[in-house]
Amino acid sequence: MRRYSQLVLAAALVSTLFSCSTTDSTTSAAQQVAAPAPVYPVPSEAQLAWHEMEMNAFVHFTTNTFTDLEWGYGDESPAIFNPTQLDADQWVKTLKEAGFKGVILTCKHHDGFALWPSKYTEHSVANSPYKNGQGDVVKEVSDACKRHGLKFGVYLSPWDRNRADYGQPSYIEYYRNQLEEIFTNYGPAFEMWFDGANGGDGYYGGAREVRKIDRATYYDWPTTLAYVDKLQPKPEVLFFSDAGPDIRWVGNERGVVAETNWNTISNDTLYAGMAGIEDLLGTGSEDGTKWIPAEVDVSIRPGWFYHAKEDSLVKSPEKLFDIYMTSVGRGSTLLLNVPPDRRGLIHEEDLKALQGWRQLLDREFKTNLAAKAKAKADSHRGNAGAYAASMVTDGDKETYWATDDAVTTGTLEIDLGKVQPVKYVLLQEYIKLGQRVKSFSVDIWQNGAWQPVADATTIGYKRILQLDPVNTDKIRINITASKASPVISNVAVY
Ligand code: FUL
Repeated sequence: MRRYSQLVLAAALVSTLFSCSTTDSTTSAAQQVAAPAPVYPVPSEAQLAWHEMEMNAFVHFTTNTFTDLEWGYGDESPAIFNPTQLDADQWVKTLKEAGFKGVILTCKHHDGFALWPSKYTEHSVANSPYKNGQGDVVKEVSDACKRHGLKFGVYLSPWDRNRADYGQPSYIEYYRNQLEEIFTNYGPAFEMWFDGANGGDGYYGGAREVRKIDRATYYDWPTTLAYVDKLQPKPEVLFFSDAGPDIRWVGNERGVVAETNWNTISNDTLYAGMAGIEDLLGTGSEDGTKWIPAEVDVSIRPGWFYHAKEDSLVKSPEKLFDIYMTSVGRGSTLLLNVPPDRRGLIHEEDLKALQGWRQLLDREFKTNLAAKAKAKADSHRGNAGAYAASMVTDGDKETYWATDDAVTTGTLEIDLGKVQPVKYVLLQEYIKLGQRVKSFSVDIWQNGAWQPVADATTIGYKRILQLDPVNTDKIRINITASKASPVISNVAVY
């Protein structure tokens, strides 16, 4: 993974000099004030772009959709895969309208059925009635993503319950061959999802037995990832697994990352499928040696695949809003699964829920009351205008408020101009320079005094605090502990 810290630092210096000469009226000495040094580790350019996507959709679709299973055994006949109205444009348009920026498709789930006509297996769409064996769902979805401007991502289950040689070295070659087919024919992919579930019973070419693999060594991930890295044209693909190396699992499937959420973790001894690390994955570690942010994967339905009996159990817009707050609102990226039905369409109930959710998000975050608002801080870096409090309300994500190196606490005061109802406070760190803030609190001005309304820990890419609705004209943010000088690029109030 290439890191861009030097470039970032140089860019920060250039932008500092530029903004000083145009916006700072204090002293010319301010022009000499250097940007804070990064607190390592910092995100790669591809990870930064991924943070900014905020919400992606997962699409689980395969023979399970037709057998009503969650984990196909691998012995299902391809003849059952027969969506009669499959419309990838309907999927992608629906997902785009809901606000998702990328789509990750289960190109192959644990049953081993390939949604594209893989030349390495008979267990694929090529032997199904779908389009008389001429169909290619991976192509349809990746093309639809291109048409609608969403990024395309790949889920390819390492565990394959159909494959006779699962557990042997030759299967790893098979798995890499399939990756090559996908990345050569349907790329580029922004994210590659390696599922931790693996090993156990299956059809395995007729053996019908239990197979255990050594989760730490069998897949030889470093070689596989290096192989994909060669296939993938720029921009680079990010690898998701329980343990990274680029994106980590959040440790649960409930749609919740821990309130204290560090993008950093040390993964030297971690591997995909490792048991007992769920809590650690949810929080990351303050002193982690790698930037490996958590992704919150959760399904809009109880199951990952479509089942008619779950039509009445689709999550409500309100529940989806809660999930947004416990994922994006805690600095993670949300990966929400929306599984198409047997027709090959996103079902009416899911559509309704997504539309209601979008309306709720648009309503709750309609007007940023802090946009261009007056802001002041108890101190700012080198007394230079380029790091002044006003940088958090200027709407420019490349500018930020920062303090001197020796100052690791501080207060920011935002003047809303008039008393108005306030429900949410949103903060963003300038994570190009690393994640820093360990704790902060929020006060509001009421009856001539500051009243405490919230206490929280990490910020990271984004933190949204929901307050008991209050009326106020001033908000104060107190950074109470930080690994180094706090660097805050945005404060919004709704
Ligand atoms: C799990 C799988 O076993 C589920 O079927 C689903 O694909 C989920 C996203 O990951 O490990």
